[in-house]
Amino acid sequence: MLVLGGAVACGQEPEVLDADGDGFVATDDCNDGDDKIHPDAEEIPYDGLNNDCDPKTPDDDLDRDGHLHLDDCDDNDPDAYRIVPWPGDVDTTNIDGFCDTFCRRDILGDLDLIDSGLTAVPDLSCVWEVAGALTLRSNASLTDLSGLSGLTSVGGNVRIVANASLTDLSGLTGLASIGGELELLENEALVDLSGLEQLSAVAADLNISHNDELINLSGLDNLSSVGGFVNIVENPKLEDLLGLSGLTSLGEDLYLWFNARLTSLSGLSGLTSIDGLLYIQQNPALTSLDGLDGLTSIGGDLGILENADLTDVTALYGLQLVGNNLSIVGNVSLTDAAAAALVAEIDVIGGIVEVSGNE
Ligand SMILES: [Ca+2]
Ligand SMILES: [Ca+2]
Ligand SMILES: [Ca+2]
Ligand SMILES: [Ca+2]
Repeated sequence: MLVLGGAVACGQEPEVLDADGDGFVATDDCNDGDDKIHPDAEEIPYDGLNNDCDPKTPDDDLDRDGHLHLDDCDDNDPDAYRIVPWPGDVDTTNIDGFCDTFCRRDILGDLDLIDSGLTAVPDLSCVWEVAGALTLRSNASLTDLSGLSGLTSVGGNVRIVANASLTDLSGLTGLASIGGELELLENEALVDLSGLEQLSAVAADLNISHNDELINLSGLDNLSSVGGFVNIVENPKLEDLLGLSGLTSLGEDLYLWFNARLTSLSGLSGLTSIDGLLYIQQNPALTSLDGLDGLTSIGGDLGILENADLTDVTALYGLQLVGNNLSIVGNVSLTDAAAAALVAEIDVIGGIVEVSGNE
């Protein structure tokens, strides 16, 4: 109702004014000197004004945790208002409630969950970076890593060892870089590596060994560089290496050893050079080396040893350099002639050649 002002006659009720002309008389308008402020206006956060004249829609501290937005990293979350790193280590003694009141709380030391009875990693969603090492070891009931879903980088080693119930790594979905080595050892129930899809670089070694149920390496598809060695040893159900298809650069050695069901190396097709040595040993289901077709140089030894069903090594015909010794020994299905043919294809061999004990 618009009530225009006028002179108030003696004995009459005074007319109620709408001085700013916004349609609300002074008694209904919390600010009758500003036509942008009235009960039909929309509340604009953080402009210092009570735009809609409604105390229930505050201008600041929207989550009402007592912290104004300039002092609140998330003014829509009443349980979080600050960003401060934790200077020490975190383990089972101080992990509970670690993220309470924090938007972000990086760990400047190590994060260790060792010999715990936990089934799930407690909420660590405020942890984006662990500057030290991350160790998850001997947690027999651990199945759920989603408490680590905020984690993007670990400065040191990541060791996930002997967690008997862990089937995948799906809580580590944000992890993009590891400054040390990645060890996945003796996790009896681990089926694949899904969860590591963001991981692009491991600065030191990658060791995936003694995981009884591991079928493939899917999850590592985005991994392009490993600074140290790659060790894939004694994973009895591992069938292929397709998860390593993005791997182009390898700083040291590649060991493929005692993987009973490994039938294909086609996951290594991106690899053109190995700075260290290459050992392909005692993988009884491997029939060919297809997948290594792009490999042109090996800095150290090349050992193709005791792979019982191996008949075809022609995938390595593109190899120009073996920096040290070359051994093709004890592959009982491979003819010495086929082995010799490979040796003849390699331009430079820096060490001793041994071809023996094949078919
Ligand atoms: Ca007004
Ligand atoms: Ca406002
Ligand atoms: Ca607040
Ligand atoms: Ca808040």
